[in-house]
Amino acid sequence: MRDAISDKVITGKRLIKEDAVALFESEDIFAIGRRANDISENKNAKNAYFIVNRHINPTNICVNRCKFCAFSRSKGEEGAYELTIEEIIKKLRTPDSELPTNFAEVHIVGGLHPDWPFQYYLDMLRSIKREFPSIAIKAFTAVEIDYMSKISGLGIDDILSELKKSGLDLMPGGGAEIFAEGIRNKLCPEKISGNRWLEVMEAAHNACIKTNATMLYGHLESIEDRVDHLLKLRDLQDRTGGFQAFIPLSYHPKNTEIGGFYSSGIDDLKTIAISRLVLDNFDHIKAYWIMLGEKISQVALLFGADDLDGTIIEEKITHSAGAMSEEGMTKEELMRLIRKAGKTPVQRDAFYKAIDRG
Ligand code: V47
Ligand code: SF4
Repeated sequence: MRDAISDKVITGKRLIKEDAVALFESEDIFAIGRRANDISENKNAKNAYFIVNRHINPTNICVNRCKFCAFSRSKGEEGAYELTIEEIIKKLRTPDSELPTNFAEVHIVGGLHPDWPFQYYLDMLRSIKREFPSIAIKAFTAVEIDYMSKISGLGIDDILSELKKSGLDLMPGGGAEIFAEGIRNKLCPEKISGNRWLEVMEAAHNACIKTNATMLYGHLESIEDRVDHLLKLRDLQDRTGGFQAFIPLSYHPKNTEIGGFYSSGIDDLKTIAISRLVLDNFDHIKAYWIMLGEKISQVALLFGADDLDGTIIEEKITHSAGAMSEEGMTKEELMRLIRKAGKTPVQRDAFYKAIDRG
């Protein structure tokens, strides 16, 4: 790591594009990781957060069919499914072996269904809130929000306002992929542009809906594309302050149209660490253990990450594409991973309020 960049980090100066590119090109992963860990501990002390949550994917039927996505199906294709609201409620009610059910949050992301009306999403939220008033609903990516606008004819602000009235508490960070236009068009030609993703997120933040942000890496993108993506997120965060956490998503190649390779452990750790260094206005960097695997996520807690996400219970998107992790973890397993990394496990709610400190 160049001394000039290290000095900037130590004195709290903002990294510029060239600094971030130089960090990605550097092989000094220990120095990058140490600086990122220092920043993480300045922001969050030795806390490493986790949440008791459950993922639900209401349907895998999707009109977009992104070329990196092994989860989606076309209507009528083998393996296509759609859940009724009753089935969604049942998933939240039913214990799954020894995994917990006292969820602080439900994470809902699905395909762009060709026939579901906007009302279906409102009914889904209302029914979940009625049955489980204490569970925060983190639902619908900017891509889904844009799609709801298209199918209903309502503007984004009206869509967000209706969703909020029906029980939406916050939004996940998916659908960002990589903003760089050329690569985005190769990966997901049907998907909204990077600018539109940012626009929808800005509208959500203006409507007082907190969101996360992601970046899909390890496919066709260049280092410059990653840096451009991070800087665009940092710019928006400067304007709105509405992002809670940044989550780098490592590309999984199995059963996808573009194929390719899994990212390396070194790239995973470097990407976490550089994200921590560049995104100086984000409070949290999440090491999503489903994609990174339990062990790399644990090590990532020493490379700038301060959050492991949660118990998850059921995960389809990454597991369709060859994830090697389990689909769920118990609270005790998450706490053990955190303690063995020398950090303090903090069970949080959807907004990073501590529920239990171990
Ligand atoms: O948008 C799809 C990605 C995302 C693949 O906000 C793939 O807390 C890797 O956004 N390999 C959905 N990734 C998941 C997501 C998420 C997950 C956990 C927490 C949060 C949060 C958000 O999954 C999609 C897409 O970027 N994805 N296919 C694949 N083959
Ligand atoms: Fe559809 Fe999302 Fe998969 Fe793209 S990533 S095909 S939008 S489910």
